[in-house]
Parts: sequence; structure tokens; C-alpha cells
Amino acid sequence: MWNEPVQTMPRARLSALQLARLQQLVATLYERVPFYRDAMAGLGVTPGDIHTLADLALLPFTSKVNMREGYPFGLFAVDPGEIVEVHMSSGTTGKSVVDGYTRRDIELWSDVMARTLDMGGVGRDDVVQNAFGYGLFTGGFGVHYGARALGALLLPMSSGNTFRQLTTMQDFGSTVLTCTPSYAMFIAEHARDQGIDLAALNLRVGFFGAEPWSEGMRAEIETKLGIRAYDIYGLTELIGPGVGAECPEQDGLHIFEDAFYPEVVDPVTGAPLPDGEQGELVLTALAREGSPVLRYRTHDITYLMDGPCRCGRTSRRVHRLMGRDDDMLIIRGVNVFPQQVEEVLLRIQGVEPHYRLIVDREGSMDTLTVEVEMSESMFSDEVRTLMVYERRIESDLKSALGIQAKGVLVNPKTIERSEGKAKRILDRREVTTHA
Ligand code: DLL
Repeated sequence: MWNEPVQTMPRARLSALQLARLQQLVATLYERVPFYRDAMAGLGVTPGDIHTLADLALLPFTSKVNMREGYPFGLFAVDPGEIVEVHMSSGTTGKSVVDGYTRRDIELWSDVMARTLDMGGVGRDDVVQNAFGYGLFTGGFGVHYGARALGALLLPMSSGNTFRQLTTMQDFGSTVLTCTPSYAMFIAEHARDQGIDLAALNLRVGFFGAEPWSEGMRAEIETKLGIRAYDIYGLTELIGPGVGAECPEQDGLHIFEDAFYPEVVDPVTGAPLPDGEQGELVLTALAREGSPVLRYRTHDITYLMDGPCRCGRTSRRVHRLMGRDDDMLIIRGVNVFPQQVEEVLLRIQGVEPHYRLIVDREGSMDTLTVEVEMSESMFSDEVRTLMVYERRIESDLKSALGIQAKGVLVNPKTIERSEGKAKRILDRREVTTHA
């Protein structure tokens, strides 16, 4: 196991390490980052008040807005000269969030990403085809550093150019694929169109993340690519990928807790929730130097899992992420995450794993239309047969999720494919009704 002493550290020692790191972090932020000092002063706490890990609850949260207000260097905790690399979120909904890494931060990133890839047994003999985007996005470089630490042969493909992904995979005998789950499906579809049987190639394992995906999607990817598919999690604000990952048990994601402290809180009140209760994941970067962050509100919905994992790692796990609370749809009073719809659709034989959710508003009601691609073979079916499928989609959504949605089969290859994070929701409600 990569970095086994840390990954199997007895809980008591791990907690002591976390507390020491937390105290150090709070002192550093108080001293060096005016935003945090002001936020702590606003709550009447000082570094001297942190005596136990439970005292974390005394400390202020950090939001995306706070991080944007600090753009570009405002939340750095070291002199700019110590920053050796920067990554940023895409900034599609506002100013980008900047993550500045010191040399030691890059070492930490390499280590947690080596732990991630080691979950699937990646080592010197592997050929890692890294199809996460390179650039300011953290996916490409995160995997890059992890694979390098493990001594694997790394193919820095970046995302896109799917034809070349396939020829490279064949020519170099790639054993590992890393990309978003939606891009993995796109690659699989392209392979099928080219008459390439991916399951007959050397691929044996894949690491997928950066967007929510369901167990059904995992099964699709595992079958079509002939691999084991692992879920990996992270976010720019904390480090990028490398915050947590599934082990071979595939039963929740281990949070690399010596470096990232997880809490799950009530999204409305911010009160910490006990293990097993679903809420918003809040993360504290215990071991970062450049841009450490305190109690970051991720908006990702999950719960902390109870008890030790059979794999021997002692870190706590979170359940596969449900999605972001800002992506949760409320359809006639019923809350639903896109990933739950995906799970239902993928159980229906004959429809393709390409779908889109369209939200409209009729009067004061939100309505949902679920568009799913039919398979090539269904394309020639009679209208009546297609209607049977559409009614089946509707009744399955109703019985599994309690939502009333309209099912619509669309022609093959009409829903946009994604090389990165898929955009599955089309929200046509008027902007003014959000206010
Ligand atoms: O997506 C980092 C990453 C790269 C993770 C490669 C995994 C693999 P951001 O672009 O800042 O960073 O987006 C972070 O993506 O808050 C989640 O909402 C979502 N997300 C990331 N991984 C998962 C996952 C990267 N495994 C945001 N399951 C996070 C569900 C995920 N959602």
C-alpha cells in the first residue's frame, strides 16, 4: 500500500495528528490571512480556543464567494515567491477560484494521488492514459503527479481527440484510463463505432470523477471497457483530485484524512451531523501551505460512513456523492438529484446511457422532461413500441423516485457528448423565478 503508515495509522494517532495540524493551521491563517483573522474575530474565536477536534465547529466556514473575493492572491498563506504552480476553477459562474501550490503542496498532491491510483494497484508496469484535461483544471496534473510518484508510464493525453485516444490505447497497450465518467462513455461509443472491442485491449482499471455518476454508470463503464472503475473525488479549492477515493472494496470513498478533515453539516443551519446522516460535505485542508482552506462548504451531498473498512485503511469514508445541492431539482415538491434519474434510466434495457434533464415551469410548478437516446436498433421500431418505452421511463421514475416526469426518446447521437464534465440539466425556468 502506498504510504501505508499514514493510511493504516491507528485512529487515536490519526486524531492527534489532525488536531496538531488543525491548531497549526488556525494559527497560521490567523496570523497571515486577513480574511480568516476577520472571520474568526467576527465569531469571537482565537487560535488559543482550539483544544479538540470538536472545536472545529467554533471556526468560520469558507464559501466559494469568499474565495472569489480573494481573487487572485488574497487567500494565500505564504509569500507569492513560494508559490510554484497555480490551478483554477473554470469560473463559468463568476470569478475563478485560485489554488496556489508551494513545492510541498505539490509533494502532498503527488502523494494523495499516488494513494488514489494505488487503490487500483497501479505501479511501475502500468501504462496510464490520462484523459483528464491538462491546464488550469486540476484533473490532468493531479493524475500526472500521482502516476509519476508511482513510477508508471504516463501518457499525458488530456481530454479530447477521441480517435487518437483509441489508437494510443491500442499502440501503447494502456492498462489504466483516467477521465470523467461521461468521457469514458464517449470513448466507449467511439470505439464501438470504429469496431474496436475495448474489453479485448490491455485496459484493466480506470479512475473516474470530477462529476457525479451512478452505480449504473459504473456497471456500463466496467462492461464496455472491460475494467474495474473507481470513483475519485476532489475539488480545486482543496487541492484538486486526491481528496478521497474508493479502495478495492468499492464501498464509499476514503478521505485522505491526515490532509483533509471531513465534516458533514446541515446545509441550512450549518450544524454538524452525525455519521450516516446525509448533508453537505465540509472540508478543511489540514496540510496545505499555499492556499489552505478552513471548513470549505463544498455543496456536495453525502454522508460519513460508520466503522472501519475491510481494506485495512483507517481513514473514514464518505458515501458516493449524490450530487451538488445546487443541482438538486424539486419537482412538484419531490427532491431529486440527476444521478438518481440516471440510475433509473440505466436499468431500462434498450435505452442508451445518454440523457438530458429539462426543467420548465408551468405556473408555479416545476416540470421535468427526461430525454434519453434510443439505441440504434430501436431506431427502426414502430412508434407504438417507442411509446411503450416512454411510458416505462415515466412509470419507473414514478415508482423509484416518486417524481412525475415526461419520458421522451430521442434519436441516437442527438444528445451532446462531453469530453470533460457533462452538462445534463437544461434549466428553462425564467431567471426571475429563481429570486
Ligand atoms: O473536478 C477535481 C477532480 C478532477 C476530481 C478529477 C476528480 C477527478 P473542480 O473542477 O473544482 O475539481 O470541481 C469540483 O466536482 O465539488 C463536486 O461537485 C464534483 N466532483 C468531483 N469529483 C466528484 C465525484 C475537480 N467523484 C466539484 N463524484 C466537486 C461526484 C464530483 N462529484
